Amino acid sequence: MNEAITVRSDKIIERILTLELVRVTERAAVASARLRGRGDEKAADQAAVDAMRRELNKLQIDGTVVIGEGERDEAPMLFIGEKVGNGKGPRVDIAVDPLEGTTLCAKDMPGSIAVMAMAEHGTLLNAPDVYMEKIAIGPGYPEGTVDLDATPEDNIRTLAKAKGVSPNEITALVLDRPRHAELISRVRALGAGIRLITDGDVAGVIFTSKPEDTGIDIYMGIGAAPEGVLAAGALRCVGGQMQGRLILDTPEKRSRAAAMGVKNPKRKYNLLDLASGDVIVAATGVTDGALLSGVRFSKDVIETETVVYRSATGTVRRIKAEHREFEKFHLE
Ligand code: VTB
Repeated sequence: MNEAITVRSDKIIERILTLELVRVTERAAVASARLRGRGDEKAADQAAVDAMRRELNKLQIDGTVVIGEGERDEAPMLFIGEKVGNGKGPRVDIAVDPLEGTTLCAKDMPGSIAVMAMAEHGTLLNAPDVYMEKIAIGPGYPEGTVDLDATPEDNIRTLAKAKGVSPNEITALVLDRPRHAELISRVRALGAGIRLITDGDVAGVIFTSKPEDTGIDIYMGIGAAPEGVLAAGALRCVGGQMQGRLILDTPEKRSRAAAMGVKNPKRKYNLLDLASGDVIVAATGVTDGALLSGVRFSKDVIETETVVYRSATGTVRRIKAEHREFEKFHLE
């Protein structure tokens, strides 16, 4: 049985919304892709935000942004708490990262995506934009194979054993940051490989779900918390294990988190704490990457590639779309 569907919910999100999410991330991806390689992260992000918000507001949902562009005072659009949709449909939580990997897009480097999740109301962790310690592996391993509180050595060894290989056949994906220097050298000392990424750890976590295709067995290290929740949503759909812990190392961060309902600032969240209900996650490639192809522009056609995950059934769809007369339908 697919471990992704062991959570039963009374409030399964209508499956037609799966396709609606695809439209939303497609529009955001195309808008930011027009600004690929221009060296302007802000403009690319803003284009994605505008497009995503406009599309979201066409949907028959009563949505609330729980993971967004920031808190109300700092983000004019898609701020946490903003209502989206026409208010007439199901009550849902919305998590967005309209342009995940803004730097990648600004530099036209691989791996930027437009990504969002829609979940049953009240089921996504309301995380402030702080760092999160994360660990994730794909499906098929015994529960508890890895743990945030175990040493990197123990995690790699236990994972290798569960996979039936030696540690030198394990590859970990880690963000290339000075803060990870010790983690990287400890994992390498065991003989395991490290794939470094400069940005884009939503996809990084998702890669663990298919080690045979991606070569990635485990995600380790510290990334952003909102990206952690989005990645958890996708992992919920395909199975796998993940833990996250917010890094609330100042009184200011602790009070922001508390205002969002975080009672215990040191809490270790499991996958089902990060995304506990029915969830749909969609991502469209902006620049080419290992997860998705980027947007292609030709004279009359714009091509996009999107992957959409649905937890109710564990279905994953890849949708390659050709858009014609794109601008004409822009404000529809
Ligand atoms: C990661 C990365 C994201 O933020 O989550 C990172 O995957 C964490 O922050 O694409 P630092 O860059 O400060 O390390 C992003 O780069 C997005 O902002």
